[in-house]
Amino acid sequence: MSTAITHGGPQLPQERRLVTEIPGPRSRELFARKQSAVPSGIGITLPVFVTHAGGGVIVDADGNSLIDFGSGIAVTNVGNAAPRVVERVQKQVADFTHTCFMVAPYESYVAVCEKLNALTPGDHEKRTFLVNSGAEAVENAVKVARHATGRQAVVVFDHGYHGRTLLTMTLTAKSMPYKHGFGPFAPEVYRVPLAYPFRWPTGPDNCAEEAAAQAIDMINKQIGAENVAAVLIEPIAGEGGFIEPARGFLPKIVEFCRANGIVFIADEVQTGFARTGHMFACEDEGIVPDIITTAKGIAGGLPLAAVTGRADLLDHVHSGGLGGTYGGNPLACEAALGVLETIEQDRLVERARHIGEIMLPRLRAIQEHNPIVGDVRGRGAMIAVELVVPGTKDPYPAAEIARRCHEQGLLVLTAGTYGNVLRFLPPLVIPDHLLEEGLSILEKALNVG
Ligand code: PLZ
Repeated sequence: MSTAITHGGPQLPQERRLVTEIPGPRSRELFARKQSAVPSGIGITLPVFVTHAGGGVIVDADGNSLIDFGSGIAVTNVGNAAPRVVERVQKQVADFTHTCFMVAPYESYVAVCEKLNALTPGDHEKRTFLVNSGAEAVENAVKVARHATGRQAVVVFDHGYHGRTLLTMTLTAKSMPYKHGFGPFAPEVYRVPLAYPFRWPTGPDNCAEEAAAQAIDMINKQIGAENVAAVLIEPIAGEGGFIEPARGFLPKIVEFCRANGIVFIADEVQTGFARTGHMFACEDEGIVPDIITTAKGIAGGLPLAAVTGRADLLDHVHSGGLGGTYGGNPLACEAALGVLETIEQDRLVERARHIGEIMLPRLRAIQEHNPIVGDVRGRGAMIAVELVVPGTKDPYPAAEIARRCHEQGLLVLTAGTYGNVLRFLPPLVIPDHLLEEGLSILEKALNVG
């Protein structure tokens, strides 16, 4: 190993450095151990084993330094081992590690909830409670909506992703790999069309109106609006392929919910915490959700998630009706406070916009001369390209291009209902030169013709 690394975090050399093939011998050895110890159901995108990470790089067990366009799936928005997070967590782990907030509470939990109540869209009276994962947040949002409305039906959208537990897997659109063989599914879940501009049959121009009309008609005719507890949507569909619903679609759905006493839940698990160039993606169209679910970017990698929403809805649930052993663990709460300070003090909302301003023009330039790039889209540091077989809209497999990037030391993720989307979620603290270098690797990897 060329460099003796003692810490992760932003002080790691911000460079791509390949000293072995990817994955290298040490990673391959560890991968073989993984194969005999961990079930094959746990798939791995890039089998390099990590020892350090920070800023825009991930360092592996062979001493390779890779450019990170994944942020652990939109989690390390503030960077890995971000200094304010490290400092707070280190202090907390020495003070106390757990009491269970429901047994004997502590201030940091309340401070995180206060911050989320203030930062999420809308200046109405809000409440927040904390859980461990995005799926758990979504499940709890549905529980609250059902309790408060006395209704059962939940409406979700094509291409939606909400988790892997029984209810959230049911709420998720895609069968393989998320649902296949795992049924029967939870009852009272209904799916309606999403305004997907690139694939809307009549083209992008009327997409918002037509999709909203179809969705609302299905709700009225097939479920009955008066039976619907909640409409649940990601403001940008994440796993589904970074699909930004055509502008105007979300406001129409919200308006319908308001008119019919339906709780509008925005799942901002992937889009939250400065990722899209807003603190929350809903802000882009001025959407104020009744309930918003957050996770991932909230705590820089420590397991934490939140349900934030109208006080009248959240306070509807009886005492003891919500909770869990670890929800709002003190280490995760301290991490969240460190994350929120970092986003604010290092102006990471602006930084996300800056990343979009670097990435989008370069990707559009690639699209001009490379016909496998069918669509370039996204906001801030949540950017994707949808790949097609040239001259058609038939999906071109993104995994093949991702593998070519990985070999060159650029970690990219795939997504999409059709598996043909490359998505880019760099840490918001990635230096510009690594963004540019990553884009150059991608440009070459896309040359398959
Ligand atoms: N809602 C919008 O993106 C998690 C899934 C990774 P958890 N997305 C990454 C995988 O393949 O399991 C996600 C999301 C949205 C909910 C979730 C679920 O969040 O923290 O993974 O439970």
